[in-house]
Amino acid sequence: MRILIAASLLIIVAAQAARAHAFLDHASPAVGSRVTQAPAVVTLWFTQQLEPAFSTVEIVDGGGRRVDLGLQVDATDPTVLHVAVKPLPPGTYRVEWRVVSVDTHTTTGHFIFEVGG
Ligand SMILES: [Cu+2]
Repeated sequence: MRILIAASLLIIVAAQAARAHAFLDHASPAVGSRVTQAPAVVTLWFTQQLEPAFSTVEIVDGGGRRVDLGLQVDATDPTVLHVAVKPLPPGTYRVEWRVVSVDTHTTTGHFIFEVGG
């Protein structure tokens, strides 16, 4: 009986893990925020571990020009992505993310932040 209960608990946990795709938890600069200091790196925190080889982040300025330089998964936390960016003049920037989590599900989303003087 004890084994049966343990087995069914395992199944429930597995099912919940499969439903938990990687979504954006928060970002820096914060989603929708206005910052006075242009960031050198945009950081995104996700709700699940990512497959870095299949995850992309594009950041564009108001004219649609790419400003992202490269993507790096955090060395200690595989749910965190760091995106280096060119020097950002004041303006509105759009971050488009597409990530594949370790459960192989793809999720996408976007947000903006503003650099203002
Ligand atoms: Cu999933």
